[in-house]
Amino acid sequence: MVGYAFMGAAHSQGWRTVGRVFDLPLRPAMNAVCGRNRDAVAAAAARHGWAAAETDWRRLLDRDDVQLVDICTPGDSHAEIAVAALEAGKHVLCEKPLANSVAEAEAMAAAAGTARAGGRVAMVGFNYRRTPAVALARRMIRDGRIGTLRHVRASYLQDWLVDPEAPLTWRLRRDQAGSGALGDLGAHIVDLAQYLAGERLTGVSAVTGTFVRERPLPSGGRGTVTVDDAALFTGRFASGALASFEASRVAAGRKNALRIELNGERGSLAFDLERLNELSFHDQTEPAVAAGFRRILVTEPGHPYLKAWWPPGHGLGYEHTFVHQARDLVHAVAAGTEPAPSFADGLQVQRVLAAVEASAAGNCAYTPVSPAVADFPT
Ligand code: SOE
Repeated sequence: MVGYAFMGAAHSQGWRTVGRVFDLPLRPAMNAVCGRNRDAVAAAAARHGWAAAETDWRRLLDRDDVQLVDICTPGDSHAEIAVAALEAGKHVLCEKPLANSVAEAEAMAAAAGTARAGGRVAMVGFNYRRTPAVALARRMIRDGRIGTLRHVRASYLQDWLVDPEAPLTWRLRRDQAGSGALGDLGAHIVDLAQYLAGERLTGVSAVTGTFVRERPLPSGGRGTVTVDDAALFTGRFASGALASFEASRVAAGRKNALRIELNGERGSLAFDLERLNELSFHDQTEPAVAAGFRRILVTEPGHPYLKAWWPPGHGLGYEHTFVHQARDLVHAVAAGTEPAPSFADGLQVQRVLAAVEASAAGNCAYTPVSPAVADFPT
């Protein structure tokens, strides 16, 4: 694994746990973690359960006991590490958003395509797909339970930038993060919307805003914020269904509020990360006098991922999405099949993000996601 901060800790939790909960065709071994600061990476290795610590990620590529590289670094290093790892014959898991630009994401998707021929796989870490309730929603939509899709409404809100004195970390720098709330949070809801809908966005209209332009630098003094604090956009799916998205890191009181609702001609499904063991379902075909949203408690052994966990009603949390992500990737590695979301999927999300930025720059002008790719891999 490269990087060991918040996402590195979350991924480590996934790797540590996955083989103890799920029956796997391969057993992951946490052989080495990498970071630039020797003492800090050694401490992270001890805390998170990695056998060795390296200070140069290239060393991981030379090691025979490293067959998969998990990239948990800021976006500006994703492309370089992922392409080199794939070329060195490693499987790759890369945190979202896939890259900081469409060009980088294209290079990564091309490298993943070449590596596939040699049996190597590459996956993007859109972990929320692995929430059992979200996976159940996908299954129900595929089974036709909400019928033809009309609307998707998605928001992902946090508030850690409400404070104007919150420091100007890498996540607020365009050169390191690519974009702000858009890439950090908007990427998740774009991926979820497309995953659940089973189709791609073809165009968007967007506004973005930065409310606090200068912030204290961690090293002292003040610096300029070069990314968005919030991004709002509408979109159109290939089928004609309409979508709205809101991503913000300045929504006071909202800590990690991810919500998504889909409305179809036969019913609706709604998910709220703050109640992640539940899925709301309305069946429009029921007699109106008794119809209405009902709460499905997604803790049954028949629900996605849950057979391996606790008895019904005991519930899972945020960290379990990373265990499920590791599980699905290990299965793809063993079977030599393309994991989902693939780097091609990550590239397509990157194209949506680029269209959002272009639309916002053009004062909300409707901007096609280019090139048009209507097919969604199932
Ligand atoms: C920070 O806003 C962040 O850590 C995102 O980068 C993650 O992807 C999200 O899961 C939680 O919030």
